[in-house]
Amino acid sequence: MSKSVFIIFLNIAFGSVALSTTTVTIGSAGDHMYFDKTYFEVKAGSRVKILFKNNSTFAEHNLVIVKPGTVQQVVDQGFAADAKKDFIVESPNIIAHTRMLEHGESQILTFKAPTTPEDYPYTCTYPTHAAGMKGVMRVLSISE
Ligand SMILES: [Cu+2]
Repeated sequence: MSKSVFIIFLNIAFGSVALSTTTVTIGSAGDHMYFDKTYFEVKAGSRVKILFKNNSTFAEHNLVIVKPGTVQQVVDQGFAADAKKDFIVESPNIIAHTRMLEHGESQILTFKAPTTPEDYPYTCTYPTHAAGMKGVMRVLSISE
């Protein structure tokens, strides 16, 4: 089976839901230490594309989406890793993350949503920012 025929087969077999992409735009709220979007929804297992922009005029920010209940652990590990590691330590608790962006920078983050419907928190791991920079990515079951 040629590749294009196979892709057509997949489209017919699984419909557009499995191949859909949710695109979300998130930024830091100007110079404030919070996100300008604190909630969004995606379908379980779907493709997610986040356009993240650091709108600050002075601060560095990243966007880190983690498993439920692990924000503090991920933030603490990042703090211990220090600036030379961009305040982040790769871990199975991290679903997806941008790099640490300078003010004015942006990054497109693409990943596959978790397959377990739950609320996945996101934060910024720059020291002290997690206190205000928080949001929730709700993963909905495919039938919702
Ligand atoms: Cu930050």
